[in-house]
Amino acid sequence: MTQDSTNGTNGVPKVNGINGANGVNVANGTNGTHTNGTNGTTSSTKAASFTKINEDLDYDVLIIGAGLSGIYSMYRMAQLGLRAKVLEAGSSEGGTWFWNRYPGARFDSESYSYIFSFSDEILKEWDWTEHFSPQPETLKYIEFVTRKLDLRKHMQFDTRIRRAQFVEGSNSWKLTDDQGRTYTSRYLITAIGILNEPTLPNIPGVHDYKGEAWHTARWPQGGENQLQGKRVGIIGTGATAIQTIQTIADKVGSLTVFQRTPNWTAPLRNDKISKEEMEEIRKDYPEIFRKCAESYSCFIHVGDNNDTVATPVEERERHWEHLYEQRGFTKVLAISSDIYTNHEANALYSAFHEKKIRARINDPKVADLLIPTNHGFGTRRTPLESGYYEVFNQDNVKLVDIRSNPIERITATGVHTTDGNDYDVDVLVYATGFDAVTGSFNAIEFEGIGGTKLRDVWGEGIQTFLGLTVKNFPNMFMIMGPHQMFGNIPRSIEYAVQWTAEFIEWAVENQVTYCEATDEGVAAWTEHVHECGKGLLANEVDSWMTGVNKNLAHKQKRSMTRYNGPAPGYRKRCEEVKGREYSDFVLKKAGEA
Ligand code: NA7
Repeated sequence: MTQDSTNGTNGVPKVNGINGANGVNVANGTNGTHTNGTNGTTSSTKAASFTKINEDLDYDVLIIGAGLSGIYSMYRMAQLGLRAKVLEAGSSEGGTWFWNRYPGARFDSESYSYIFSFSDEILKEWDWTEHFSPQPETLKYIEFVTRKLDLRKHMQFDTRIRRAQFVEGSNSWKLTDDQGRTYTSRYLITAIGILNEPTLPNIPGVHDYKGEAWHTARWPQGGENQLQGKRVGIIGTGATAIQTIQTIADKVGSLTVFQRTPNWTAPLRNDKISKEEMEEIRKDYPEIFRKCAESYSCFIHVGDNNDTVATPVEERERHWEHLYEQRGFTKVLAISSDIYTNHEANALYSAFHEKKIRARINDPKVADLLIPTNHGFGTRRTPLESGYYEVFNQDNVKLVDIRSNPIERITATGVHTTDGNDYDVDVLVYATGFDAVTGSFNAIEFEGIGGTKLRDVWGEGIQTFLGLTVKNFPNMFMIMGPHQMFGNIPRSIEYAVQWTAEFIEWAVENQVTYCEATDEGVAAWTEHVHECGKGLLANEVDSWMTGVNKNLAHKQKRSMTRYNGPAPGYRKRCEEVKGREYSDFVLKKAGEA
């Protein structure tokens, strides 16, 4: 696919189809079981009368997005016997795993912990073939789930929602797609993910380049094969770039990596899963999901509260060596919690990883460039790698430090840096990330009570109640909205969907047609989110987690995008709201003013 130099709707350059894509991200949740009372039988009469109340509306519930969030939401709405529909911008389901087809895209959490847990049947029937599933297998899994649950009939693809308005007269939502078609419903579930609006770098000349230009999140079909023997340039060294670089370095003629900020990364240690091993994993599912449910950020890896600095050096290093040899996020998550909060502890652990990295790179000057100096280990989202550092020992790979020598412009043939060098390439890969978290929402014009724009509300800093709702936006529930847990994302999604489905079930039972967060609720929750984030070194660092993206045309305040407290604590607070019969909200029944 060639670079498309037409502008998108808001003047954002459009390369390889980028400009307001939708889709969802990976999902999964808490306990591996269905919650009770949501099987469509208990409430079938109530569902019918609820639907009757909504007869002037197209649907009882609309869901934007057909990734894991949208799939599970749709499943739960169908179980309730409601008229629901999923509207999806992509041509098929999958969300994050539909859009991100770049070479080497894969989970860096264990496959069997990063999926739906709610259906024993699915857990029984689906086999994982690798500890860290590659994107094609994950997409197949998602398609399998959709088929198994017979959900495609409830999904409308190639439908990009551009506007979502709350209609005050009827307490309903009206959605408008990019072809001007409208859809109305009582409740709205946003399942639009947190990493779905790819951003191009704000470098002059992005339109001028005449070769192939691909953003990793809009990778063309068969793109990897087209790289054979080619001169390839890649901008960015985040999680996506690391997976791409290590996968394509052997295939391309030459690879030039333009790096502004190096990231800490450590070995993934992926492996195949044999049939026998899969059977063992299957037996272990209850234990896997129990661990996830109890841990701080829903992973199977659990840290400790040891005092890193006070621990004798040999003991400390022996422990870290052990963790380093393990699979996955063990070396990121099964560490002492003070590494995330104490500069001295963090510096010790960063030094341990620095030694590991240096040992793998032949040229010490290249090693200097690949070792982060402006942030400590684990203070940005830590990607995992498989042979990443060794790539920089290859003759066909060049690392260009664009912090000391910035890119001046993209030219017709490649990249021009301020030191006067031209790097001509056949393919230019933008691994430059996303307008994260709020970007998915800003791509749709959300309009609440009195024409309140969500973009304006959050422009002053994100405010939510439970990360699920926003004041002035009644009847709207966000799956993976800001202020939710961004740890094991599938686990968070499964919980958010469960909570939302239980609310909607309750609303059906009680014929509640209006639910709005209060000022007090939002203020208290937002303060709680900020309180939880205090003292975390990650919140001192620029990253998409702290809402920093200098490529955006609009100004964006640095913001606490995620819930930083423990997941069990998050769920406890949400359950308390449920236990109070949702009285934290303004609630109205049909006909009530
Ligand atoms: P990230 O983690 O946001 O990384 C984007 C990379 O692109 C990062 O290295 C950036 O450097 C670089 N970048 C962005 N804009 C520019 C400009 N203008 N010039 C040069 N370099 C630039 O996105 P990913 O897609 O890798 O990962 C996102 C998440 O997806 C990841 O955390 C996983 O959870 C999955 P910077 O660091 O800003 O200097």
